[in-house]
Amino acid sequence: MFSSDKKAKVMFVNPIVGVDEGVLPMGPGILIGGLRQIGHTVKLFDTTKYKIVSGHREGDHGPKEINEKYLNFVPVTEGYKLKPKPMMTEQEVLDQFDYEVNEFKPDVIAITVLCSHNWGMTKLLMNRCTYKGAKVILGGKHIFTMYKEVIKVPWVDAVCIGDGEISLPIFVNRIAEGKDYKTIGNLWTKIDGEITENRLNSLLRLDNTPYPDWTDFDERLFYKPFRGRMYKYGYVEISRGCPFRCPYCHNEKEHDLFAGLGRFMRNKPIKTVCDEIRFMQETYGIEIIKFLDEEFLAKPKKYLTEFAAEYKKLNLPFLIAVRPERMTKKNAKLLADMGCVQASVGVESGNEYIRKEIYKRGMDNEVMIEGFRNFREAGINTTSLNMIGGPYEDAEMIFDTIELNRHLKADDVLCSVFQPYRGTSLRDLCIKEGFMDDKEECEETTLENSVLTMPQITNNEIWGFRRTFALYIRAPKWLYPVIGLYRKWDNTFTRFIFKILSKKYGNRNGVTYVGHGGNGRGWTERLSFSKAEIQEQAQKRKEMFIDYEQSIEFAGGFEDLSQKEFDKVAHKSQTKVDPDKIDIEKLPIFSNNSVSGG
Ligand code: B12
Ligand code: SF4
Repeated sequence: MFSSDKKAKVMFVNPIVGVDEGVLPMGPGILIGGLRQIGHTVKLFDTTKYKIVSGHREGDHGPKEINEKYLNFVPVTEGYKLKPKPMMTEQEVLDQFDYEVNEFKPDVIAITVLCSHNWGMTKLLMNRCTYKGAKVILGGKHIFTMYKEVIKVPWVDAVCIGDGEISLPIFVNRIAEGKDYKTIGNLWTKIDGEITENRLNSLLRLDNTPYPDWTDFDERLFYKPFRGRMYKYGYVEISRGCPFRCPYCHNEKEHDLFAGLGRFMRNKPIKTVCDEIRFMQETYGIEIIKFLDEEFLAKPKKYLTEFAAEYKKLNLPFLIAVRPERMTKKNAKLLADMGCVQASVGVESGNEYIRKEIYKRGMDNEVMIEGFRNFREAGINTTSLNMIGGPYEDAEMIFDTIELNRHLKADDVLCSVFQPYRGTSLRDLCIKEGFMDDKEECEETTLENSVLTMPQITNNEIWGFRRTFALYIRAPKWLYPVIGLYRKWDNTFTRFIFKILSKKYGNRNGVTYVGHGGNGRGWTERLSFSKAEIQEQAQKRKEMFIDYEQSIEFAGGFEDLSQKEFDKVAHKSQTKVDPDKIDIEKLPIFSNNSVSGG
């Protein structure tokens, strides 16, 4: 017997807000796949299914406004024609949630909180929920940064710190069996008000994580445009973690949180990745891949070359994220040969003081310019990702970023507003400098307002740069004073000027470039997998991941070890303990010997 005989009903909640399009989520997909594999019944509640037309997210800086006016992506003219999303007010979405929970009567409500923006929606949903018969467990990157606070929230029974593939099934198994869920690795739990701080598991190896199960997600999430055409996307994770520690990124916190629990950078075995992609091709008919790795090139050379050779056989174009200093000629060639069509690159700032001293990104401007050139020459499209409104940054420094971008000549440009996320050292700096209050939750996305109050630049000025950023890069410099009008004043006259200039200077390769991003997006008919198809897919997953069930069983037993005993076998430091002395055989799925990255 590998898993619990008694089964539970789980309501899985994906409370994403503030992005119009969304994507198929990997974490929830894997967790739903895993729970189904061991026989639990899962129902999904996904807020991205609706177009939320009112509520605290709506306003002049709402996603629609941003997409249609300020982003400069190519409008979609080819490919799938999609149907519009059902429109709902925020209140209607909350009511719908309450209705669905009461109808389903779950034993467990599992919520994923990817980032701070979704925490606000999570609270609204749970405060509206009148059904009290379920245990509530939360996980996701944002929870890692504030689990100590979240576990104290009255309706929360458990929070997951780190990978959920093992901890969630054990939690659900225990609920199904009516057993105590107090001690489970990676979880802080609460029973009758008493909080238990369990130890963290060694980091998960990616050898046998279940395939994501996206059968319940709205079909529209498969579709995303690329260079004017709508494609059916598959999302793939080859690695977890990032070797860098940028002080505005969650990875900084994770390095500290998971220190001593195994290698932070973990790569999936090449065969597993390729099998998973083939499964997606067969099951969902995907046409293009978006790799979710935070730094695609942060992998050992041997791994990358072997992966390239295997991946080529799949013949699928793909998109990645990379750091600028990794955009060498050699890497550009390797990626282009594999079928890479687009790379999103963290440029962040063109001002060397901000970039090197504040953002701790040591690369020179020249290296970035060369990197973008290498990719351009290899035929790979680039998107330059920029951040404005960081601590100490003033208007002149933002102009440096605009200037650098003029030299980078990226195909697309994205401008985000700096958000001091919990758990990052730049947040600590902002609090210390009095730029913000510690209570600030950063519920705005990076496409919305700055939450900082700084002496050298106002929030309005930052937003002014945000709306004109792409145009500054595309238009000739003699027009800067005219663009400056719209940067400083947002009124009917300046909007008119912006529109005219956008039309003129946004036009590249025959498509209007600036000011379109709404993309005419809509939805196709639902794929509607039949029951038989869903069962067949579940069976396939089950056959491929027998080890997964063994892992849960093993880890479930493991929970009963005392912290001291556990520490002896598992909780060891990469740095302090000689890895050769670790008996990893005892830890079938944990990662002390996984491949290291970049
Ligand atoms: C794909 C992605 C997106 C997608 C959609 C996300 C989705 N629906 O899945 C899109 C493009 C929409 C997106 C948007 C944004 N994103 Co984003 N995104 C990612 C990315 C690259 C991958 C996420 C992923 O799939 N990870 C892999 C899975 C397996 O990990 P996971 O989700 O953490 O899940 C595991 C655990 O957390 C846990 N777990 C998760 N949920 C649950 C639930 C329960 C109950 C339990 C027990 C466990 C559990 O178990 C899972 C398996 O181990 C991450 C970076 C990264 N590599 O994680 C950034 C990341 C999450 N995004 C980030 C940001 C900032 C944004 C935006 C704000 C950017 C913007 N410009 O506005 C928006 C916000 C949108 C919104 N309102 O949510 C930041 C969040 C930082 C923070 N501290 O909050 C990250 C970490 C990137 C970064 N380097 O800074 N994003
Ligand atoms: S390189 Fe990117 S993912 Fe890695 S720590 Fe820096 S910002 Fe985060």
